[in-house]
Amino acid sequence: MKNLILEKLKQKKEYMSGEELSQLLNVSRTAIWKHINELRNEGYNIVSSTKKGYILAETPDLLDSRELRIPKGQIIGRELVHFNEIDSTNNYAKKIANEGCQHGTIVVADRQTMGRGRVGRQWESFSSEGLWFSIVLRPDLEPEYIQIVTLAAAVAVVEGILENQGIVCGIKWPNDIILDNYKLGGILTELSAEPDHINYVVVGIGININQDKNAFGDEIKNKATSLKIHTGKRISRVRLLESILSKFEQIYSELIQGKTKEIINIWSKYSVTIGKEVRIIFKGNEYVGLAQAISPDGKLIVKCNDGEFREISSGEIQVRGLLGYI
Ligand code: BT5
Repeated sequence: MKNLILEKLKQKKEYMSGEELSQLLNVSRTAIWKHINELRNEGYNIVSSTKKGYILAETPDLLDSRELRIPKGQIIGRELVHFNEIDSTNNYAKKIANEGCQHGTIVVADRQTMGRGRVGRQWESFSSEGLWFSIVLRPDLEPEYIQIVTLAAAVAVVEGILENQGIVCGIKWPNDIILDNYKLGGILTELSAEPDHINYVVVGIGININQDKNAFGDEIKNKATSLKIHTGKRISRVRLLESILSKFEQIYSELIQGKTKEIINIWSKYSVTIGKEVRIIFKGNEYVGLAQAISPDGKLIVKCNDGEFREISSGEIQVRGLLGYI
C-alpha cells in the first residue's frame, strides 16, 4: 500500500489530500497517514499541509526498484534485487544465476559485510556511502573473451561517471578505476563456464561515492578515494547507477556484436597503464617493462627490459607514477 501511495504522489506532483488518497486506494485516512510516516522514515520528504494534504518534496538516494529508473527496452537492470546488507552481491548474484535468473539481473546492496576483491582480497564496503552491485550476464561468447567483459565494464563505469558528474577517471589494467592517482573503484568478474561455453558471468562493481577520507580503514586510507572527496559534495548513487547501467547496455551490445577491437580502443583512451613503465610478476618472476597495448583477447602486452614481449592475462601490475610506483 505504501508504494501505491508513493506512486500516486509521484504521478500527481502536486498536493493530494488524505481524503483523495483514501478514496483512490480504498483505505482509511488513518491508514494513509500511517503509510506516509513509514515512507518518511525511509527518507521520503513528504510535506503535509492541513488544508492541502500531502506533497512529495524530495526522494531519497535509495537503490531499490522504486527509485532506479531503467529506460524501456533496456535489459541491464530491468530485474533488480536490493539488500540493505548482504555478505557480497557477487555471492548472491552467483546463487541466483545458478538458479536460472534472467540475463541482465542486477544485485545491489547498501552495505556488504564480506565484500570481495580478486584472489581472496577484501573489498571494504561496510559503509552505505558506496555503490556496490553485481550484474548477471549470459553472453554468447567463448570463455577466452572473458577479460574483454571486465574491460567493457570498466569503460561503462568511467563513461557513466563522466556523463553523470563530468569527471574523467582513468583505468588501470585490468580492473581498477583511478581518480587523482587513487583507487576509486574496482571490478571483480567471475565466470561459470564449460571449456567452450559460458554459462554465466557475474560482473561485480564497487565504487566509493560519498565516503569522507577518514571513513576508510587503515589498509586503504592511503590509496582510496571517493567521488565526494574529489568534488566536495554528496552525489546521488541511484542516478550514477542509472548512467553506468545505460553505458553498460551500449557497450555490452557492441561486445556481443564482436566489436572487441572498438572496445579495446575506447578502453585504451582511458588507460593509465598503456605507455607507462610497469612492474609485473609473471610466472613467478618479476620484470620491469613498458606496457605497450592490449591483445585482441584483453591481455596486457609488455615489452620487458630483457627485450622479450610478454602477454599478461591477469594478476598484479604496478604502474610507475601511480601512488609512487609501489
Ligand atoms: C577489486 O579487487 O578491485 C575488485 C573489487 C570489486 C568489488 C565489488 S563490490 C560489488 C561486488 N561484490 C563483491 O563482493 N565484490 C564486488 P582487487 O583488484 O583485488 O583489489 C582489492 C584491493 O583494493 C584490496 O586489497 C585493497 O587494497 C583495495 N581496496 C579494498 N577496498 C577498497 C575500497 N573500498 N576502495 C579502494 N580500494 C579498496
